[in-house]
Amino acid sequence: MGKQSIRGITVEWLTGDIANQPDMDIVVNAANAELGTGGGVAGALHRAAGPGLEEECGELGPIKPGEAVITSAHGLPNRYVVHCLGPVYGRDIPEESLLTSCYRRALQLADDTRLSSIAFPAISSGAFGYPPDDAARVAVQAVLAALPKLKFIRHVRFVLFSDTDLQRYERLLGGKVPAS
Ligand code: AR6
Repeated sequence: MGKQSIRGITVEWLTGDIANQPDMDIVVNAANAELGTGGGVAGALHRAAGPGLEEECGELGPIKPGEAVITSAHGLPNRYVVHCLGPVYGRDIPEESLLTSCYRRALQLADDTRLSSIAFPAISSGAFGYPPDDAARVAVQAVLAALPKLKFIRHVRFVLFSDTDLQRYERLLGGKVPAS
């Protein structure tokens, strides 16, 4: 794991389960268009949240690639869940701007709650087939670009599922600025 302080905001990367981040106000779901339960991140979050999350989500979907919506967290140990629909690689284009839009909109929704922390999974890099190196680069660029606009968020965490992904983020963020 590692962290950097960038513009007064802690940006952190670690391996873990997005459904088990009890110190984060908001967690992000790598959702499907209908915002239903599924595999990967969506499955883990819905299992931990319980049926109330699916009920609330049912009224908000479907959403389009690049969009994000916010719900309460139900049985999860957080305050809110932001559901992002990442692009399916090779189908939803342009992939990079759609994936960037997910991170940007999620951060905006999170900041609007006036809470201070949010955890992201590696959106689109699983079932949606986005090459993980490219997905990591886009994720980091999108978050760094959005930091100056944030008024309340002070902690952004990337929750990764493999050591390989952890090394990708370490390469992208590790040397950015001196840790504080
Ligand atoms: N915590 C953190 N990361 C995880 C977890 C977890 N519990 N589980 C998987 N990952 P994916 P996508 C990693 O497929 O590509 C779903 O079925 C995973 O290894 O969850 O946006 C939905 O219903 C990968 O690196 O999201 C959608 O249909 C990353 O999280 C579709 O998959 C994203 O994998 C969304 O696909």
